[in-house]
Amino acid sequence: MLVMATVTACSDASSDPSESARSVQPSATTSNSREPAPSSAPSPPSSTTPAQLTLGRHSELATGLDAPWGLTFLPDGSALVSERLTGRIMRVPRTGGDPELVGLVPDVAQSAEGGLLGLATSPTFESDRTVFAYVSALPTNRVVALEIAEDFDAVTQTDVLLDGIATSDRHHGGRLRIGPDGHLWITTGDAFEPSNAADRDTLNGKILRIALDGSVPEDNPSSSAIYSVGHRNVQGITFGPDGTAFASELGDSQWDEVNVITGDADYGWPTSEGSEGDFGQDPIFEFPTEDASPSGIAYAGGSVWMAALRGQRLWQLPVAGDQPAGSPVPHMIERYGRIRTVEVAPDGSLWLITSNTDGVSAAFGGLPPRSGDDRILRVELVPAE
Ligand SMILES: [Ca+2]
Repeated sequence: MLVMATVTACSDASSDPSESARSVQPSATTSNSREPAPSSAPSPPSSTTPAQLTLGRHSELATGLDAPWGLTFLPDGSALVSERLTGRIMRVPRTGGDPELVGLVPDVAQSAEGGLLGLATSPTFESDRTVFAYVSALPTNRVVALEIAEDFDAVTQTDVLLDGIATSDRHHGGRLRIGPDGHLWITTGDAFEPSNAADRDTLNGKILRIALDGSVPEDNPSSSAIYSVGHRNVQGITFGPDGTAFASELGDSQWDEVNVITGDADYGWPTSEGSEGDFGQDPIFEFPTEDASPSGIAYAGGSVWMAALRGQRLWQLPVAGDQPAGSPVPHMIERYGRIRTVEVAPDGSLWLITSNTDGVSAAFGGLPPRSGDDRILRVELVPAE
């Protein structure tokens, strides 16, 4: 049984955008009082007290990116960033600076929310020079392997690991992460056809898990790449220190979700949204869509950090093992506009991608870009006072 922490925050659009690292609690917070069921899972390391970190200094690493979306670190500490609409992969130096063009991913199809999306670096990059990418394309979306040239001046597609993910104008999912199991986890969307999410014969509205050669792991819950079902549009996935998989999901009009992902579970869409409705696995956190509309997530220091588009903030979600360990804390509300992606750098800081050049007509509260958009920010994590 999962404990549910429900946040019903009022819109705080009037809050002062110049104030950083706000730790105001949502105006109304309720927690389910049920005791968590006894679990045979090991407790998380006691050396990390949940929510003991907060945001420290912010600095700007790069500017002028065009609708950036995915970010993955390389062994040298630099990062590759995908540009959704141009299909370009850019490289940002470890200490920041002008993004440099690495190359173009072939056959990227633009749409309202599609294009070149998530990136994930091969664990053996130094020998295979491989980065995986989620590409919305025709006739279907796909996950590909890309070889990055030694001089970072070319991108070559070397393999298609998975295709057959139905495409559409919206709801592509698109995040990739290599799990502690060594497999590639892929988030998809319902392709704007809600019934896809409940249909176990489609790859849409799912969380998928494949081996790095594209094969289906023997311990997947089905004989396909499908790991969990009943998702509307999942754009974030991360893993806690005990291997717990967390995923962020864009709700329809009421509730965004953060779920703990277990094999073969159904997360309820389209029958239920958030914890409403009695079908499907409940989320561990939920948010009014105007406060979140989440994209990427990353775990660090006892919290899942969640990038919010329409909510224009970074959410801190305290967790312990697979349970919530406190109420969500919003940071940097409206300070940088929409936030697309958060990743943990090798030095333990967070790197954020803003998403203000995504088009003012973009879903989830598109904004006119400000000077320098879109940018990559570095945010230190420091002990809370
Ligand atoms: Ca759900």
